[in-house]
Amino acid sequence: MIDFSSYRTNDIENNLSKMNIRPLDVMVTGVTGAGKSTTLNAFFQKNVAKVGDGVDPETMELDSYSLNDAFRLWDTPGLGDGIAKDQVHKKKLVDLLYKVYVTNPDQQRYGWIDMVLVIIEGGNRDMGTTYTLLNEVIVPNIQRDRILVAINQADFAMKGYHWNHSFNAPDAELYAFLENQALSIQRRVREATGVNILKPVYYSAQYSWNIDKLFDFIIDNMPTCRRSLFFK
Ligand SMILES: Nc1nc2c(ncn2[C@@H]2O[C@H](COP(=O)(O)OP(=O)(O)OP(=O)(O)O)[C@@H](O)[C@H]2O)c(=O)[nH]1
Ligand SMILES: [Mg+2]
Repeated sequence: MIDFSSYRTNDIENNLSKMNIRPLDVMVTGVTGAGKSTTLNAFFQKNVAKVGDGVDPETMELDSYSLNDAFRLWDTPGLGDGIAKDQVHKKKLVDLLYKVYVTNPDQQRYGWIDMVLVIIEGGNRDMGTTYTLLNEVIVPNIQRDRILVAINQADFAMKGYHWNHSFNAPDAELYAFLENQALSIQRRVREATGVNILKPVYYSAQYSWNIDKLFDFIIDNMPTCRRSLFFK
C-alpha cells in the first residue's frame, strides 16, 4: 500500500516552490454522503475524519488535515441536507474560498485555497445538488482550471454488482460502466455549468481502489501560481 504522506512529495514541493507557497491547500466538496470524509481517511490510511453512518449527514464544520508539510486537505459539509442547513453550509464554503493568504513582506493578498475537488457518488444519477454546488458556490468563486471532479464509490456504481471482492477491483463490465460514466459526467457538467472539466477519475474510498489515481489527478493538475482573488 502506498504511504501518501511521502508519495510524490518532490513533485508537490517542486510545484509549490514555483508558487512560493506551502502547503498545497485542497478543499474537498460534494453532496452529503458522496464520501468526502471517507476519501480523506483513505489518503491518511486511518480515521482522521468522521464518516457518516449512512443515515444522517455527518460533517458539519470545516476541518483541515495535513498529510505532510506540503499537502493539506479541507473536509467540508455536504450540500443536500435541507434548505436551511444548505444555506449555512454554502456560506461556510464561500467563506473558505475567500479565506485570505497574506504574503510576507509585500503584503499581497491571495486565496488560501488552491484547488477544489468535487466528489460525486458513482451510480447516483441525480446530479442536481452537485450542479447547485458548482453553479452557486464553486464556479463563481474560484478559477475554473482549479476545479477537479472525481467519482467515488466506484464499487457501488452498479449497485454493488460487478465488484470483484477477491481482487478488490471492478470486473470488465463495471470498468466499462465507470469509463462511460466518467465521460457522461464530464459532458453533463459542461452542459450544466459551462465548465470544461477534465475527465473525472473514478475510485473507491471504501476499498482504497484507485486512490493513487485520485492523488495523481490532483498533483498532475495542481496550479503553478498563487490564486488571485480578483479574476472575473
Ligand atoms: N460502498 C462505498 N461506500 C462508501 C464509499 N465512500 C463512502 N462510503 C459510505 O458512504 C457513507 C457516507 O460517507 P462519508 O465519507 O461520511 O460522506 P461525506 O461526503 O463526508 O458526507 P457528509 O459529511 O454528510 O457531507 C458512509 O456510510 C461511507 O461508509 C465507497 O467508496 N464505497
Ligand atoms: Mg463528511
